[in-house]
Amino acid sequence: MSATTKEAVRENKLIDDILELVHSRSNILLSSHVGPDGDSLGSQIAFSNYLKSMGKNVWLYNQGHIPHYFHGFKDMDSIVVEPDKWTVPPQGFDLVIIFECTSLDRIGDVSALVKDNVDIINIDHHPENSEYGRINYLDPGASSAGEMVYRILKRSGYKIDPETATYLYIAILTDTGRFHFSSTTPECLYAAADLVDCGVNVKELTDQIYFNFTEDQLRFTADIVSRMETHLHGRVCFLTLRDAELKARGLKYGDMEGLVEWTMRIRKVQVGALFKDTRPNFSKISLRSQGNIDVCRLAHKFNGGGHSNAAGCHIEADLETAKKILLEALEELLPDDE
Ligand SMILES: [Mn+2]
Repeated sequence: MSATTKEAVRENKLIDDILELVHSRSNILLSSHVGPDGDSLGSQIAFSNYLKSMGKNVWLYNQGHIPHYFHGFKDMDSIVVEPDKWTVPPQGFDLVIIFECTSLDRIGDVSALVKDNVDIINIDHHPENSEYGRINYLDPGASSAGEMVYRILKRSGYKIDPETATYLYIAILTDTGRFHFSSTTPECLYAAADLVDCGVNVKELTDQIYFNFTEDQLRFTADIVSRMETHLHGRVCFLTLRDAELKARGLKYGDMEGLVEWTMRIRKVQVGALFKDTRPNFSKISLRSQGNIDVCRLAHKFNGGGHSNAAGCHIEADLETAKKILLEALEELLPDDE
């Protein structure tokens, strides 16, 4: 067998193990990383539709805000982000499925509901996963967890309805930056094409996600972009999202998803960072980079992780101090120019 065939056999075996385990369970908790995004939520809802079709009881608990473009989807009611509503059935959960988390603590406060002896299925496409599940379905080559869920659902024989296809498409679309990142492989595009065939309305959905700002959102984005800072001869671009300004406009962090992409709009920029003071003396940082500049490794230095060209981390300091600290690290990371 060729290496590729062996890999496919190994993957099919993993998927079969997942299908067998979910078949044998009834009360299933689904979760993903704190601050869930299009991929983590799209994957969860699509998977839960499959589970519900088999009569399973399903709970979807996540910590953080839901991105604006999900509002209006009827299934969003099933995603519970309020910790006081995280109820556990009397018999407990007999399976936990976690999407997009390199380690169990990434699900944040939801982890308090995960008993030590419960079986976990770990589905992730980030590098360096700690393999905390009974089954660990890991593929750093996948564009998104959504693409991996797509493979599972295809192999299960589940007929992907237009709604489920839409959630999977959201997962792939948002995690590839609208089919822009280098993770946009032929396999990812084949999956997307099949999902469109299953009934995704591409224009309507893309409008809903990317061309759906309120006037306030666009003006606030423009303010933030106009105050961008560039460093290291224009190779680094910083944007700052201040909590007080966000609150003053009645907006939430989820309303500003995608803001970090503005850091990479200048041709010369190699690393972009968005700083957010999500609480006093605590700066959350979203990172982007070009080519072989690995911001995932950079994020590891600051309690974070992600992908080589898209990562996140935090520094326990106010925004200005956090910028200084990150800039020092970037001076080391970026090769001298000229
Ligand atoms: Mn993802």
